[in-house]
Amino acid sequence: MFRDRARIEVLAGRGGDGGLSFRREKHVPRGGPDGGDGGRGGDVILVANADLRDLSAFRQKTRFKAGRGESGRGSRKHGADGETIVLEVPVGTQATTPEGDLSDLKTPGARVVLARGGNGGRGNARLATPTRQTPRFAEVGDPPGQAEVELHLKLLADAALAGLPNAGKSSLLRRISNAKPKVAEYPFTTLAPVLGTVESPDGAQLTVADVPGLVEGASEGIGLGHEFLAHLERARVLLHAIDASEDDVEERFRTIDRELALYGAGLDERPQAIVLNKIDLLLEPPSFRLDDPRIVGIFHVSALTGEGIEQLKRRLFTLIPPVPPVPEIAEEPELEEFREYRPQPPARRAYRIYRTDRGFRIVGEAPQSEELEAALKAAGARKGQEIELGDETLEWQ
Ligand SMILES: Nc1nc2c(ncn2[C@@H]2O[C@H](COP(=O)(O)OP(=O)(O)OP(=O)(O)O)[C@@H](O)[C@H]2O)c(=O)[nH]1
Ligand SMILES: [Mg+2]
Repeated sequence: MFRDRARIEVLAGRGGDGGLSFRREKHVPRGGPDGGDGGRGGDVILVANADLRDLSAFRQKTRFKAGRGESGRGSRKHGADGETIVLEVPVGTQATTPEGDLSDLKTPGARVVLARGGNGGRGNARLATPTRQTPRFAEVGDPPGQAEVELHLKLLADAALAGLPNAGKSSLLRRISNAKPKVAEYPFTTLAPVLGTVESPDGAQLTVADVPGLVEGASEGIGLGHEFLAHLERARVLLHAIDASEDDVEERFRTIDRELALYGAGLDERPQAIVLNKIDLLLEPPSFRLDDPRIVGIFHVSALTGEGIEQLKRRLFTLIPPVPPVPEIAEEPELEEFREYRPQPPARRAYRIYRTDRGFRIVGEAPQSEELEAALKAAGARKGQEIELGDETLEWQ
């Protein structure tokens, strides 16, 4: 089944702890500090992939956790960075967090960091100062970022077909594009959006979306089409397909138009090309008497016989203004280049936690006990260890 929504929880990796170690040399009982730095925790990243059609990959698995950074070791060995997790989504996916941050992955290769890994702690080798040449403590790694993310795919198409069930939308898309959506003589044949590519003789391309038919009340949830109205939002032109072999063509136009207006998002302001289909069933050319500034063209076609189709195709390329070409995406895009949503790095704490050989030392402005306990627990505090807090030394319970 086509899925255009998913909710996921992502947790980046914790930074590795700095190493607490001393050089061992012959005849020197305790050498200088040589603990290396901890590695950075892995990020969780979203990347747009042009080969993916929907978000069904997130039906089963919805929680993702990146790897934590390794701890630094003796001989100034730095810990390895934690593994970054890359989640692939279709082009056109929007990601939102409860804070409302929105990122829109509109081009293949576009990526966004959903949760940033914590920085590694400094090892004691780097904490030596002229007055403190053998620091007997090392920095603990930073906590990771995390996020609840709502994913919503909204198809990116130059034009989208809209119309009542059975109007011939899928038949039209089969005629003008390379797509082969199912066609049948009963309403609601199309159950999920389909994208097709239309080619002009000079090689220009347009994408057209076919979506399930709309009925009166669609915007309130009647029928199928309402769930898919979001896929019309990003089309620059709507191809409004109408079965011209039936009466009251204008009335049926208004029915769909009302639903577009009720849905909102400016759908009823979009330019519309009226495609009067099934003219093979008529003796006279159909008439359409509405005068409306949004109507940018009226076409008489038969998806069955192909009449009028070539002209419709040609006009599509003039009706839909060419977009500036998408810049070539480098093989390995710079993260910075595509980042639209910048998650706050895990807040820099007003205090630091150091590991000592007997436990932990808190330096700076210690937070409320609850937060401090959580931070120490995350840092790996165990029963019986010493916690140095200002002038006090406590025991971890
Ligand atoms: N005579 C004739 N029949 C057509 C024409 N275009 C489509 N049909 C028929 O109309 C019926 C519906 O066509 P579809 O293309 O499935 O219609 P749709 O608008 O995609 O319908 P939904 O997916 O249900 O919204 C099918 O039986 C088609 O064969 C046409 O130009 N002439
Ligand atoms: Mg259809």
